[in-house]
Amino acid sequence: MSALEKNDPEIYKLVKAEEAYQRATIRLIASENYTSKAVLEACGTVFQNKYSEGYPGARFYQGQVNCDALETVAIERAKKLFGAEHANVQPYSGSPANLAVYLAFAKPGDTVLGLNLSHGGHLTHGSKASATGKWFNAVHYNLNPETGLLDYDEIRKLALEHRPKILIAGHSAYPRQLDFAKFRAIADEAGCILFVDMAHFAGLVAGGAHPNPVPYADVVTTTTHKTLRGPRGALILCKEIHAKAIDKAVFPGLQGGPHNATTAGIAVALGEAMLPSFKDYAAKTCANAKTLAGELVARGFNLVSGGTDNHLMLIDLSNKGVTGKEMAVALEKAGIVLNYNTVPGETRKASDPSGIRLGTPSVTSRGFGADEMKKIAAWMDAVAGKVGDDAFLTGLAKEVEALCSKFPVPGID
Ligand code: DSN
Repeated sequence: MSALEKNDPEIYKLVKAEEAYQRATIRLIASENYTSKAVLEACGTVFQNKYSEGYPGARFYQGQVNCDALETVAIERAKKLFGAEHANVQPYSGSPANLAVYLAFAKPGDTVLGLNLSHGGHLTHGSKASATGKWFNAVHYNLNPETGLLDYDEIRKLALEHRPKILIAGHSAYPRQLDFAKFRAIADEAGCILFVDMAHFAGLVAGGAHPNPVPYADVVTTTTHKTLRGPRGALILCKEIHAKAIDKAVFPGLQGGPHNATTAGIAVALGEAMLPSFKDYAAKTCANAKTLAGELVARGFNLVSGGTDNHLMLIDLSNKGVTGKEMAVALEKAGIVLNYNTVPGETRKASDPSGIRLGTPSVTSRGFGADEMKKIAAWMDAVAGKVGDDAFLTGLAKEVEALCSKFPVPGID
């Protein structure tokens, strides 16, 4: 019996139930993944017991010999993996990491320019619902309504018109690669900081399946748990000239002590992302997304931009006669888990929008390939026509579980 099972059976039962759920379902949430057992182990260590305000060699608490060594390993791995001059591994997650960038480079009321939330941007890119939209004058660029692609002429025009302090590149629902040279040129012309939020595609960058923003950007943030397959956490990478401003913004600007056990998990994940097998993982994640996108388009699904060249797809379901939420709820009943999402030109409310977002990071970690992508597309098509048919959906969940049972789950099996 484990200590958890013995001391707190209620929580133990929930952990086991979640393991079973993650084993029996097809997880298509574009921002989720499975970490390795080694990452999970590192997160559950005695590093949980420490407080370490400050940075290696300059802490405000004694007793840091091992924490200093640990954080230094994480920093050096992050720098090496992404070719960065400086790395800060302390942000608690993506939103605090992005807030640290604002704190380092802008003052309340300053203008920032980022991708509109309903066009694939992130809340922290200046959405009115977020502190970043309340405390800064956020201007947004949209996708081209004809192509569903970023329109660099439009971004340049807005940057020259509004002269932002920070130009934000990056997204949480844009299915294409970004042209960082173009973003850099716009930032230079407008005289602003170029900030890339690569949270969604950092693992693809690490695995060589997406261009690396680090050489172009002043500062790059990423979460560590999406395509990168680490624990819930974040990194900030920047040019050496910005190192002091970024470090000061994270601590003491926004946070207290770093979560050292998470740092251990991040270090392990960064080590795993340096292995040749991770290149294979990144390539397969994109190949699976392309296959799934092609199969969905062939079944009449309307994909924003017509397809994908990263790990995710955004689908406008208006032509299918179902809302994003109806589809997501029905798919969940069938054992296929994704999220409903707003789409460019959204006419519905965010709590019941027109679209869904899906991605292949988790299923690829599990070993799914082209055959499974074809199956998923066929199942999604069937579900779109039967969102109210619970008998069909629960029947399908059994088929989904049977498929899942053939693929071991990283970190669990
Ligand atoms: N919640 C994350 C996502 O799903 O993309 C971003 O913060």
